[in-house]
Amino acid sequence: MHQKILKQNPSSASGVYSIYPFGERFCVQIDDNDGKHKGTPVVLLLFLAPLLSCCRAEVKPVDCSDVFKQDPSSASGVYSIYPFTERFSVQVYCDREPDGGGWTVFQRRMDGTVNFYRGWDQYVAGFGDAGGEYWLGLMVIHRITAKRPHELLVEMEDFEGNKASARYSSFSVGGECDGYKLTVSGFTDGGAGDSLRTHNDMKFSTFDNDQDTSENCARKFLGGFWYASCHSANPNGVYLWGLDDTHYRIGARWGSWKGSYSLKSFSFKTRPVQVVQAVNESAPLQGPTGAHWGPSTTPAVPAVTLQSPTLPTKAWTPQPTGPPSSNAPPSLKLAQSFHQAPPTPPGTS
Ligand SMILES: [Ca+2]
Repeated sequence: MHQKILKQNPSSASGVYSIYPFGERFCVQIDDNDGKHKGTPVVLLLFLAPLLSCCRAEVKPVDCSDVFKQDPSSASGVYSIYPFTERFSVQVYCDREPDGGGWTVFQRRMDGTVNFYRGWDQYVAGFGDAGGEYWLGLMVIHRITAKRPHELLVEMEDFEGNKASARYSSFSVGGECDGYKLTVSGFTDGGAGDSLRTHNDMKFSTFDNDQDTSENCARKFLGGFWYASCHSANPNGVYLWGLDDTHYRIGARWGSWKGSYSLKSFSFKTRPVQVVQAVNESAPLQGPTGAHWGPSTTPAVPAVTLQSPTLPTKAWTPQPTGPPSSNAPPSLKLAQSFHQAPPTPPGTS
């Protein structure tokens, strides 16, 4: 090192100089005579502290399987996950049920308080409230399922308290360039039947981005989904509070279970396929056993406060039920980029 010092100033005398082995922001003092460190190591440590602490920082959860892996005693509830970067959090409902949890819920309907008839940007970014009804967003669903193999569980309930489910051993959503295409297979019947089969390999469609194989299915059936020509399931359709055939199949339905009946609750949840064994081995369940979901059986837990302080807190306003109104654009929530004003739905007549 003393050669470099001498090179910049050949007349340099022996003594203490500052050098910058880590870059110009950090300096180490040495004695040019013997090369030994001098000066104040404390000062050096203060300068290096940000670097050292960053390497020991807690790894933030990318999805709900990470949440439960990091804290096996976590209850079902709303958590912050970081699917893109540790500086950008997304609120999501993490479910322990069934099979020990690790489920990232990306679609949930339960009371008709959120309007699901929305445009492309909203379905990409997400909308609603993770503590109630919401759509996590195609961007996040793609990000999570692209990292490793995932399974899908769709749970539903009618207004008489009957429950059913459909499970798929393989599930992923493509990226934006693929139109957020759905790839799903490996069906196992939980009583609901397979209403996703006809939607496999379909791109996502909204009224303002028609990517289906027929007419504008989103506009006709008042939802946003992986429509084909057009649907066997319309879980993001209109919340109709049961059977209502006034308008053909616009309700939140799962055809192979209840036909045109508009269901009370839907829950689409996904997790890495390998989480099954990992969770069962590492986290013996403390809570009630048996498959259940929804507000009546899930214990209320406070949200985990991992959210970045630079992000605004979510604000959610209950939505009126019924068909969308161009005079009352839905308001929202999830994260910074989600605060854009929703597009005005076109007329639905
Ligand atoms: Ca079309």
